Amino acid sequence: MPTSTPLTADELHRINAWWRACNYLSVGMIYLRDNPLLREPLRIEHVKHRLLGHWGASPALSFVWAHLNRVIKRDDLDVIFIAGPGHGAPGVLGPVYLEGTYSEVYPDKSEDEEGLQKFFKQFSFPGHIGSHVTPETPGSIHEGGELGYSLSHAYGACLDNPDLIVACVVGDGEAETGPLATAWHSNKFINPIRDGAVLPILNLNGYKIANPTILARISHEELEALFRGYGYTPYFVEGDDPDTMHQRMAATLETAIAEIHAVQQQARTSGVAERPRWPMIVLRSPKGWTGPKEVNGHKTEGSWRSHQVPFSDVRDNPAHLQLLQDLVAELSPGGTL
Ligand SMILES: Cc1ncc(C[n+]2csc(CCOP(=O)(O)OP(=O)(O)O)c2C)c(N)n1
Ligand SMILES: [Mg+2]
Repeated sequence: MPTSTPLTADELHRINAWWRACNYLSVGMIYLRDNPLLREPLRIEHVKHRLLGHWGASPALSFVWAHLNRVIKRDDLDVIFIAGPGHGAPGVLGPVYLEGTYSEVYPDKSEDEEGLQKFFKQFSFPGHIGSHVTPETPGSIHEGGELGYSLSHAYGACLDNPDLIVACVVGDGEAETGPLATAWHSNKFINPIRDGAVLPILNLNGYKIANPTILARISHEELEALFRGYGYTPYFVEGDDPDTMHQRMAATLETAIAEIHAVQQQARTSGVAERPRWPMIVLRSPKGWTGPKEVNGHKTEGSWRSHQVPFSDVRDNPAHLQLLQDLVAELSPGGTL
């Protein structure tokens, strides 16, 4: 039976450091063209001329990725990741780079200062990679530009693939599109003997660009009833304190994966494929988590202002250059560089 605090103090420290390093990489991709390890204080020539990308979605994507990696490595699971809010490509590219896969596929983006500089600079840069999850992203089968199809792709990927678990992060804005709103029902087509499983992870960060989302504004009871009605058991991971959230996510993932395995084992040993109730996770976390709390006196972390680039004018405004300097220093895994 999974415990409510499955991470030891050391595991908690390491998973949080890994996640913060991912968030550092996200900020680097969006802002930096040089000085990727902040060997010297930031100057304007280190900052990109055009700031593009989506910070808001990125930390939650990396958070899920970090937790999946823990159980994949520990239990030798076959898991693929689909990013519904694929506009948050930094949240996928960061972990892919940090775990070494990116450098394996693109050796010039090596795991050293020179490779990191290229990795940052190429992001959303003419002639290089897009700011959304594109087909060039290692491990991705889902293009992140047009919202709405992540869950259908996830269910398609697990058909006739009995050992596969497809972890699919769904944005709360994306969930308002017609294709996504109907795709929850794809669980009715899954045969627990022949097919693999999908683990939907709904990221309730409250906003779609500048607007509030419906699923984040209805009551807990209504949301839970909605997903039960769709045939899921929803597990809630809610909050903003990283240590608490890491423990909750680790415990919930263990529960969800154990349930998937139990359903499959029961069906596969009995030979009877009844339609089970599949687990899903509702991750209610701040938009732009770990980013600047306020910019120019306006709430930014946990707000729609985090959606894209949380503050711009960095090359022209010394106060914003300082904000960037503080942010990267704060996010660096050791706290200082
Ligand atoms: C079909 C479609 N409509 C509109 C957009 C424009 N768009 C880009 S990001 C975004 C908001 C997405 O919100 P959400 O899914 O909650 O992701 P978040 O950034 O909050 O993580 C929208 C509407 C799009 N990419 N695709
Ligand atoms: Mg959202």
